[in-house]
Amino acid sequence: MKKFLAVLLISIISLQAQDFTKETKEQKDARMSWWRDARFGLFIHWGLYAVPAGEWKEKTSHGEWIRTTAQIPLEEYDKFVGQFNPVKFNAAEWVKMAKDAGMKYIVITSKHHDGFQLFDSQQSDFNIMHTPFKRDVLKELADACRKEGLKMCWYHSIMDWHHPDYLPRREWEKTRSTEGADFKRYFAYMKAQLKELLTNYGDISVLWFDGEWENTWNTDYGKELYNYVRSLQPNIIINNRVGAGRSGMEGFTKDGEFSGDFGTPEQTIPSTGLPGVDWETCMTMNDHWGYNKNDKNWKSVKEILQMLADIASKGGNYLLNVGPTAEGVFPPESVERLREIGKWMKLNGESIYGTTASPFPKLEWGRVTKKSNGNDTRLYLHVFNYPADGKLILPGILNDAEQSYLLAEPQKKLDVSRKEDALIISVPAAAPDSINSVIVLDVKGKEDINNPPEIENNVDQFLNKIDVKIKSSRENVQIHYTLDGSIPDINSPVVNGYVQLTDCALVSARCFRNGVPVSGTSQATFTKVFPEAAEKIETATPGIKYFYYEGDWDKVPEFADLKSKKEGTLSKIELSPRTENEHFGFEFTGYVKVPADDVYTFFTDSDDGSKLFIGNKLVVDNDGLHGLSQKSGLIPLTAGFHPVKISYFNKTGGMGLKIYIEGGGIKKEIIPDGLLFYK
Ligand code: H79
Repeated sequence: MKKFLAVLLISIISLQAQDFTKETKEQKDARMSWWRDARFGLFIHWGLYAVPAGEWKEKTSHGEWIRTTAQIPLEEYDKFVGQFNPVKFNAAEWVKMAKDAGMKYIVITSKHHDGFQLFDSQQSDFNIMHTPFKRDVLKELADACRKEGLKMCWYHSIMDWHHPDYLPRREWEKTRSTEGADFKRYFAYMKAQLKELLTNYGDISVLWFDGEWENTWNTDYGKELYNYVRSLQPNIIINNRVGAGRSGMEGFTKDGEFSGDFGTPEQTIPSTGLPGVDWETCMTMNDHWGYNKNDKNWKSVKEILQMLADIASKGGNYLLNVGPTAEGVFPPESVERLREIGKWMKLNGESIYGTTASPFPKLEWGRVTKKSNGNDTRLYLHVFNYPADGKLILPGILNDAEQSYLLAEPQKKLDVSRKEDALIISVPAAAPDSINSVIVLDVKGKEDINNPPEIENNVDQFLNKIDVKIKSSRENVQIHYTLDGSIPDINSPVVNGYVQLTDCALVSARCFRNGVPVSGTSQATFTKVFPEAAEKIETATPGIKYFYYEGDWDKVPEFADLKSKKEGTLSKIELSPRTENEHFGFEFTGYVKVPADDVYTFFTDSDDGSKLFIGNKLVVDNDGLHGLSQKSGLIPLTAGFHPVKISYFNKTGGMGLKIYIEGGGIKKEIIPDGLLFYK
């Protein structure tokens, strides 16, 4: 009995402390399944900012950021609470418009950066129940979504310009005191509201955090919040902005950092998908998220639909935004676009939902999405530029075609012929759809595109030997290679996973099947290099020296010629000794102790510029005025101590500096404290 109780106790404790970031691939696949199939969702930005509708004094270009962009004092912004009365709001109508457009989920702002909550919360009075409207619109929307089979999701801002405990204040808010403010208490407030949002509204499908980039937020908070949200709704999906590692508006979390469940490119579509990474592009229909009555710069239906196909062809989701008015209706331009999108989706939705990324390199005439069809493969050819001669050419495919037809007219089969490695589809003379005519092409077996083998190594230098990893995702192919730059033929040696080099070589690899080449040739050069010898050092102290400077620069200055304001030592590379947030610089000097002879990669993330030297060699040049961006460089080193110098400056705006190392058995990570020394 005692033992039973002990086991029970342990399982209760471990249940409470469950780490949801650790799950198997199967578990994650199951949780992400509906989302990967959905491909298209509606974003709604709605709150008090709909009242001024983008106008404040003489400026008309504000949006949901108006409290900050127009520098409206808190007491004045609070007056919108008394004016928010969206009497035309009808949850069923909103949900129906999304559903008719072919969208499968709705993400709405439960709270944006202004701190106003669109729901009935016991944690604060700054919410919709204290407006003349007094209706919990999130409740009405959640019920309407459930009725129509759409997924209800919340956008929730971490940054909060209203709560007294949130820090930092806006720079211009000189009169709003920070006395007594306690960020930990703000964190507890946020959790209490999330508990309301995740217990009072039924199943919630996505939590979409934002406003995570201020220096009060960090990865530890992010992980705790992630686990807290999943402990309340284990199947929920959470975006990467819960953590602190997003790299700018491209929206992906940097390698090796905690990244939530999916990446969030904002107002941009990545140039290619990332295998194995889930992502969703969010985008406005005009140039604002929140309602702006003067913004008439609407994207066309054609632009939106072609973007949807582009995103699906890269394996991503599209979250398209509407900013409703203060009366509670969608702007008419949005209504019209949703309706037109819906017409296309009704005929062609099958080419979007449940598809995966295109296996082809870039195609002249449009995009491709794919579905596995039992043992066979269905390709959806999204034709943006319709062929004038009625011949649509799909290059580089070796499968036999089974059938082809226009998705909008399945009964009319199209003729398919082969010319060498291309399939040629005879299509009707006139484009059936001026935006995107979708052609179905069913082929036998798994798709077999003549893509050349992939040479996987990131590092193209080596000391004594290197294993060059070469592979192909195609079935039933043999890879032959050469090391002298010649094109491999059937007599060239065969790759078995990798090729080991002990000298410089130009590696060429090509796929063969039954003795016949079935791909082009991929090539990469690998160079044998000689390592920099480590310094012999008798004694060294863990940590790094810093020199702090102030000044106005556009690139890293020659710090040696300047007088530092402050100097000292730190246990790790950080900007904490600064006394200014702008117009300052640092030089860090010491030694990095590397564990083995190898070629090392150093990466710097900096905002603004930085340079990293090992000995006298400039290894990473990340100089200039810019937002947080990453650069890297290689250097061969023997095991032991090497002098390191990092120079960094920040002019204005955001700041940041992180240094990563990879090599010698170390996977890419921020240089651990234990590898830095000074004397
Ligand atoms: O809710 C909408 C916008 O109000 C919000 N996100 C969408 C979905 C948004 N907040 N800020 N921005 C958009 C632009 C801000 C960009 C920056 Fe940064 C913040 C530049 C520097 C800090 C984040 C971190 C992007 C780059 C680094």
